[in-house]
Amino acid sequence: MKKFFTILISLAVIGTSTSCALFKIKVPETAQMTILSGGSSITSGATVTSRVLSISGTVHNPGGSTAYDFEGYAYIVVNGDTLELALSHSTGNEWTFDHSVAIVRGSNIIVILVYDLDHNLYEKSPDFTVYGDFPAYPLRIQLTWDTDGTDVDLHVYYYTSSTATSPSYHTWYSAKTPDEYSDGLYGIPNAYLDFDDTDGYGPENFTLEQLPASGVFKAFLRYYSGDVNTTATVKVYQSDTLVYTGSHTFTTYGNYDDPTNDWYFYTAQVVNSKIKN
Ligand SMILES: [Ca+2]
Repeated sequence: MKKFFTILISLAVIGTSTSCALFKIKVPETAQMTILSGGSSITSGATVTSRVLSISGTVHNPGGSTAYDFEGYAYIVVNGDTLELALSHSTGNEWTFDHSVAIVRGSNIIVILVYDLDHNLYEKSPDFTVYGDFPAYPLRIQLTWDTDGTDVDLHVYYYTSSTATSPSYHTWYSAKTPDEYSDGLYGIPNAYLDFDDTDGYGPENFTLEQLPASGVFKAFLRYYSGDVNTTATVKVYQSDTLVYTGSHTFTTYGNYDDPTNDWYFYTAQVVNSKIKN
C-alpha cells in the first residue's frame, strides 16, 4: 500500500511539474456522520421543515491510536461556516462527536473536515445536502467559541418599549421557549434558544420567528464556566442576511451567573413590526 501511495505522489509531482493536472491525490472520505431532523434520520438531498439538525458521527485521529489526545483538528462546516467539534474517544483511532446545528432556508451543505497538527487535510466526509423548507426568520443569532470544556451562554432580553428600563422577557438556557419561566421572566414570545451547548465551541442559536409591533431586543454573552481565556464569536442575521459579526475575548474566567463581565453586542429597535437599524 505504501508503495502505491509513493507512486501516486510521484505521478502527482510529475503532473504538477508538467502543468498537467491528470493526477490528484484524493482526501479519503472516511469521516462519517448521521443526521437527524425532528428525531428521524435523513439522507443527503432531503427537505426538512425544522431548522435544527442533530449530527453525530465518527472521525479518525491523524496521530494514530491514542485514547488521550486527538492529534489534529476536527470541524463541521455548515454552508462554509466552520465550527470546531468537541470529540470523545471511542475505540482505537476512532473518536465520536454529537452536535446540533441550525440550517438556513433553502440549500445547505454540511461536511466534516479533519486536519493533522500541521493543518494538512487528513480526511473528510462526503458532502451532505439538505434543503430547509421554512420561512426566512426576522432575527437569528449564532454563538461559537474557541475553547473546549467551557460554557459560554447566549442571552437575549426584550424590552416592550424603547423607554423601558428593565426587560420584560428573557430568552436563555433556563427559558429556551416562550412558555418557560425563569428568574422572574418568561422567554420572549415567538423566540427560541434552539440549543444550549455546555462543553465547548458551540454553536448556540437564538431564533426569533416573528417580530413584535415594537420594543427593543438586546443580546449579550455570559462566560458561565471555564478557567481559560475564551474568545466567543457571534453572527447576527436579519431575514437570512448577515448584519453583524463580532468577537470578544473573556479574560475573567467563567463564574457561573456573574453578570459583571457580560458582553452586550447587539441592540435592535423594532418599530411598526420592522427592525430599525
Ligand atoms: Ca452554553
